[in-house]
Amino acid sequence: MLEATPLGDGWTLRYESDTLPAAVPGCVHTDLLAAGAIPDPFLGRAESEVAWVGRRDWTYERELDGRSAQEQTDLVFDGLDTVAEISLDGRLLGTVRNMHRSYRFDVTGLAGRLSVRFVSAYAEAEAVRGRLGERPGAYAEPYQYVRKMACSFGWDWGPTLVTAGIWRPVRLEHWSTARIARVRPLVAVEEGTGVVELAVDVERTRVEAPLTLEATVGGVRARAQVEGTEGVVRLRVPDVALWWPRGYGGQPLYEVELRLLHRDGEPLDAWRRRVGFRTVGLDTSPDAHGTGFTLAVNGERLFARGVNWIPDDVFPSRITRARYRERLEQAAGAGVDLVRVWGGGIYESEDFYDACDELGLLVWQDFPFACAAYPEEQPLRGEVEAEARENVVRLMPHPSLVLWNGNNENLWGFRDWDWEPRLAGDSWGEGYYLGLLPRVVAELDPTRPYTAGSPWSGSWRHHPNDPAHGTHHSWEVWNREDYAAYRRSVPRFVAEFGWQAPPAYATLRRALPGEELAPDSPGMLHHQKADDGNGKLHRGLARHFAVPDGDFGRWHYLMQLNQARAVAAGIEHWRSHWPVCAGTVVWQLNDCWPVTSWAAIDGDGREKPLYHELRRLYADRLLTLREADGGLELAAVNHAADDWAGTLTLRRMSVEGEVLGRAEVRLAAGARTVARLGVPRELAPAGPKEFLVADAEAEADAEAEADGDGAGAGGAGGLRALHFPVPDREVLYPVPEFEVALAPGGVTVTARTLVRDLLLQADRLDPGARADRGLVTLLPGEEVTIGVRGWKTPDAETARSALYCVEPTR
Ligand code: BMA
Repeated sequence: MLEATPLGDGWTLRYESDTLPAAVPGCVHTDLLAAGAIPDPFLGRAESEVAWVGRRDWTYERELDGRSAQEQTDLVFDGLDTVAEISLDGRLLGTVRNMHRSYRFDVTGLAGRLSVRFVSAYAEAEAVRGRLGERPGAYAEPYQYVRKMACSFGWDWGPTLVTAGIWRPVRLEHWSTARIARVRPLVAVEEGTGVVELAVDVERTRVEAPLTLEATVGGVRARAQVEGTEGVVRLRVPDVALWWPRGYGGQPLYEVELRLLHRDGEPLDAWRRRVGFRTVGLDTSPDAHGTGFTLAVNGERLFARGVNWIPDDVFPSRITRARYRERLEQAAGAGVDLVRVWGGGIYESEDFYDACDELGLLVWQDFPFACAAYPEEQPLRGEVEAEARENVVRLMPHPSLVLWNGNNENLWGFRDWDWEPRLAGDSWGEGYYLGLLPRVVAELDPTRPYTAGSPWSGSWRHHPNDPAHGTHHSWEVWNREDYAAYRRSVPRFVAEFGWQAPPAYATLRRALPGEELAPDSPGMLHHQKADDGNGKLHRGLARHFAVPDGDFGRWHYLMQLNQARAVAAGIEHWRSHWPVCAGTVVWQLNDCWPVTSWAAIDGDGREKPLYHELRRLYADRLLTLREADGGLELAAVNHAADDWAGTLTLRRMSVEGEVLGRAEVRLAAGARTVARLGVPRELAPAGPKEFLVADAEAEADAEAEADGDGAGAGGAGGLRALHFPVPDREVLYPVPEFEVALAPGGVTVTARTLVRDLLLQADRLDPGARADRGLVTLLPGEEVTIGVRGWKTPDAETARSALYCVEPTR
């Protein structure tokens, strides 16, 4: 039987004339950090001080003993970052140049000093660029010339920290006769019966022996012979329970066990994974509006409530299983049902996809290509094919994985970012996205759809980012316009859009020790990587609020509020256009260090107000008011499995709290549909002193998670929508007055006046504190209890000091 010996310990890293203890999995930066040899690059401006680390060569070493009673011993690396020479006692085992692959070397009978000598990824990238010629890209760093996590080289939300190291586990595998080299599980559902086909490759030693495969799943057992080095086992499981995305059903997972047996029945190797039974389709057929992009799971077409995922740490070897689980639970807690693993990152670890399988989060996986023209010549082409083959097969068992995507923004860049003329006929990646990658997916995993890029309109007949065809990235709005411009179009699927805001106050405090915080203080600017980021933040805010001068706390609050408002404008509009629009994927869920960015959860894992706003925006039921054809329209979005019927109360109010007009209307929205109602003309608010409130009564069986959250807080736990006819800076808000009292497990605020977008920044009082809601608007007389976990309960006055809300423009 194959035996594995983990090789996580005993490693050293050579540094100057010294050796440091090295963590495996890990990387040079984290080893140097642990040894106190470099400052923490996440703090202050230390990132620049450690830039030299990425330019050097580094050697990891340990003793290795490949001797065993078995016939063969392999040294297996699950991941090496990135360009390295591996040798044992001076004898070269191999050279590698791809972070996205695993490697296996035969070390049978060998023993001695194992050394992994990493060459700087810059050296490799620059050499390849020298050979193949310069290609255009969105950033100056040479990430498109080496198969390494692109954002390691810096991004518009990420630091430039070019790592090297043994970033995934390493072990010895001792085996005899044969081992399981590869398993491709093809899972299907045929009229209620779960079908699992395991296409197995084995590797043999020189010994010729008849081999048998035996597999079990859901109480069913099957066997097959291995012919040469291949065998196929088929299993049929009657009456399987289907796997569903969250909100549509359960997530039953079935354990598959495969054993490789010798002629005499002796087990040689085993493979175990969980699978889920579900079908997935992507409908991209042309229709009256253009070309759709609608995912369907088990035949159920769905509006994808998505977020974009970036590596959760710029040092990905630090991301533990628990951290993946926590981050993805946060996503699920916000009502998210789809996570897009963005192409400037990595093929994530099993821990990521396991959590998605369990939580019912659909995964859209980009192949790792982003924002650049990528050469298609050797040595890159072979690496791309090898990594694609390996990862397509590795991730096949996971029911959460529903879509492969060729790249991020490269088809768009070719057409729009002036690459086409600059390339002058050079290769740029098209052959990967429209040739190699779809061929690999179709050959190895025909159960999953593939799309060539994001954005992509389906063919060169339409502009790659045409909103009417396929996927769309909406970036003009953040870059140049007001967020109200999201309402101008109805793309078929919005795969990226977003708005920046600074991270939580406690995160800034930790990241910028000793700095007097200001929008343009040195550390704040260093932790803002976007092109004209602060300029865009300021212009975006100024359209709605007076930009505060010299009051950092208010600036910080308003920027976070504006981020939530912007994303809300997009999602409310696009969701209410289901099924023409079939998804929104917010840029971005998470961060990889403390930074001002588009993220909903900051680099220290703290939730920004946008996070809580997403819980409202992505709840099964959403109420929204908007201007349409000269009047006001209310859209009731119902993505729940049952009908939504009830009474809606509309109130035209003055900012002083006086009810100027009132009506009750019947609401009826069928399961997974959107209902639209015109607001009676006499209820439409006008001018700077009026607004409209729409309240949907709470239903006995309404889901608890949508209950009374954020700006959607209804008076009695129902849903609420608000509409102000003029921008905030023109609204004649009263000076806000409210009372604050401590409640068990939180703070109760009672409004005396209209209190707009109240926010408790609990982390200001205790970095460990977490509030259970974000922005909430209270009408005069209404109250809210904000639950807080993890703090030493303050007194009411101290709690008040961490409360912000909209104030009248002076
Ligand atoms: C898109 C993404 C990322 C980027 C984001 C914000 O281009 O694909 O490359 O971080 O916009 O600019």
